[in-house]
Amino acid sequence: MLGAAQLGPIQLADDRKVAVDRMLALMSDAHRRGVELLVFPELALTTFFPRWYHEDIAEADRFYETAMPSNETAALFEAAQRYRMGFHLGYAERTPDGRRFNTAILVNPKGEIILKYRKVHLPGHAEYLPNRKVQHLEKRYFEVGDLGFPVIRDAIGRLDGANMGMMICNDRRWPEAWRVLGLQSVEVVALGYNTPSLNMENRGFEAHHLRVEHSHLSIRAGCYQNACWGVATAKAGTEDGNELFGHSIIVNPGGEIVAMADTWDDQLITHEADLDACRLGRSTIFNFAAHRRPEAYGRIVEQTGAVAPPVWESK
Ligand code: CDT
Repeated sequence: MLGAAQLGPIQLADDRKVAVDRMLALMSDAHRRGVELLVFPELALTTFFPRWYHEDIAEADRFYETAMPSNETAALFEAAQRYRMGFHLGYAERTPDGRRFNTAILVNPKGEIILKYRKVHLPGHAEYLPNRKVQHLEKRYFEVGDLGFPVIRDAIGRLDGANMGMMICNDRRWPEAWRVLGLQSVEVVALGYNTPSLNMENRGFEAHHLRVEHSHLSIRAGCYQNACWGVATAKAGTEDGNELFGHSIIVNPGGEIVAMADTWDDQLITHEADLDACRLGRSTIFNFAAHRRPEAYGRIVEQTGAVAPPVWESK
């Protein structure tokens, strides 16, 4: 059984205990419903702090974890063992040598960290931008992840051996990320997000409903094109006046939404997932070994920005 543990808002004034207590309540609920892998959001332990500008990055140090588990998060690992439940947790990581990453870990039902991922696609900007209604300073507060997109196989309850990978928020919009996971036979992709419900860039109108639509579209396409399950969990609601959308979903390997949150607060959604459902796609239309043509995909890794095409010249 897969579960998405959506969190409602976490305010600037809230400490780790506020977040962890709410997460423990969701774990207890998930246990009652037979969840084997529970996915918490991106930066689940604090408010979405990259919206707040600090000239000196060290002023934001209180938002980062320097150990995992820590005194404040140990209870999550104990609950995992007690409930025999795996979980995915997003948090801000500061390493002993002072590097900062937007990180997620996968913890198995023994309470062991079996996989770590550091966010690759960091959205936003590094400097304060006066034209923006709300800042999005991930490029200031985090380095680009240096672990690639790893996948690991381990037992998660009755799912008994699943190929699991992770991405974080903005990554879900990039098909390259999904395909790198797909090429490692991923069966379950866990991802968390903090996405403002309005476009804050002031560069033209974006219809509000499309914010959620584009998130779902990206996750559904990623799951379908790589024949995997997706568990996408929001941190939602209004954090100190800044609204994040909810709409957490679980998606099957056919790209269908099979569970969706209907609040923008703490909420558990679940689905009994059959890993064998990954087989159809990966043995037919997305049988990579049979059909992929990497010799035609050179631009994907050789080029970053788009170039202009040649202009047709009549003979
Ligand atoms: N957290 C995160 O990656 N959020 C982005 C919003 C980008 S708006 C600058 C997302 O893709 O949802």
